[in-house]
Amino acid sequence: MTTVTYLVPAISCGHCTRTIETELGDLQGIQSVKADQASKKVEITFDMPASEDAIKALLSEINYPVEA
Ligand SMILES: [Cu+2]
Repeated sequence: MTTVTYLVPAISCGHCTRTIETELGDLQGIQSVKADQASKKVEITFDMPASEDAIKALLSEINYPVEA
């Protein structure tokens, strides 16, 4: 199991955190997603077959790209 924390500057309200948690939660292998509005950080715990690349790709797709 791997836990990563990403900075997602596009988070601006509670809807953003809900969208991110819902969309990422649907990805196979994701164990938990915690998005925080104040810090704009998203903490994700995952297992195979999820990967950092897949998570970042999905976040870009839904217009919440991870800050490089
Ligand atoms: Cu929002």
